[in-house]
Amino acid sequence: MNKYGYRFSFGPWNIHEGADPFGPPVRASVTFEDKLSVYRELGFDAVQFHDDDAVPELDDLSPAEIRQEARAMRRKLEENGLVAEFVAPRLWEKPITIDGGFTANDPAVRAYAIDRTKKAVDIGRELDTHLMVWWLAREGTYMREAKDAVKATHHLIEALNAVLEYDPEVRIAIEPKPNEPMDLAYIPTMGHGLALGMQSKDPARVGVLMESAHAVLAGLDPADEISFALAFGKLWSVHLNDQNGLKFDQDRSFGSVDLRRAFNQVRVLDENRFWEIGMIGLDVKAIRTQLADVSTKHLRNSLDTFLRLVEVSRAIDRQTVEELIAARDYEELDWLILQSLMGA
Ligand code: XUL
Ligand code: MN
Repeated sequence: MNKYGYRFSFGPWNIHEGADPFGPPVRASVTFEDKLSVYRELGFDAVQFHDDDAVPELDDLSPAEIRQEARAMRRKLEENGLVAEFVAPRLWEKPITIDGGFTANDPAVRAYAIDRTKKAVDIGRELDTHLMVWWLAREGTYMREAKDAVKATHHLIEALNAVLEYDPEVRIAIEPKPNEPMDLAYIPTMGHGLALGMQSKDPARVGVLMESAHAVLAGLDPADEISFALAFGKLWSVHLNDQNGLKFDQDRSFGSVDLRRAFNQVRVLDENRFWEIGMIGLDVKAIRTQLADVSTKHLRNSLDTFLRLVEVSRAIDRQTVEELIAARDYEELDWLILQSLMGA
């Protein structure tokens, strides 16, 4: 933990081999153990897990075997002074979920998705976290006519209810994203995630995770998406990163594309004491050209940028800001912020 009380996390997928849809891996795989030492070296506190990051091949294991492997993972975390932030069911890789999990047209696939998610809940229990993240990767369509969007929405609520009922302590944070891998995703924004949670049988246990790149892909401002969720006490985690316009999901280092956009995310998190609410997750990826031995700098850069922006935000004189707002002199306010960002 740092002097501001923020805790930082990332997932094992954030140290990766650099493969993209047009080319193979360009860096050797890093073992999970080696990744754990990177967490410590760079000042991170927690690991974000997909269910199979914690327990590989869990579909082939019995519930008792799953619990046993999850306990072994927890010991590994403890040995490294780390904790688990959340577990996320990975529902997008198996061939049977090619057309979605919770919203698949085939009832057997929907049942598989709920069953797999319950296994992820079991893993979370063993890893001592009740927070679960749902990135609804394939819950949408490539072809609008291929699914009934009204029914699909009800299927999502049924899935939420089944999992909330399965474990009275689990809390589900929905991570909205408007597209990729699907063309049209059903839960594209914070508003959609929050509305869905409100329709569940226990709205108090459904919140959201805001990812900066996803908000930008939806044409929205990440700081306002954060604020909207914070206003309802529903922002339970973040995936801060950056995104250069409406392209593929880039997961660029936080602040590396638009520093002012990053500043505003930090400002609103800090003004709302987010360090008391959740962790700062950094869902960032090294660009493909980065050599293997220097391929964790995106994590260092993102964490340091966050902390530097906390300093910038706190150093801005509140009184001056209030006077400028009262005078409606927003051009001078603009200049104050730009000067602060330029280190003036
Ligand atoms: C996908 C994405 C995922 C989730 C974790 O775009 O952001 O990494 O954050 O499942
Ligand atoms: Mn993410």
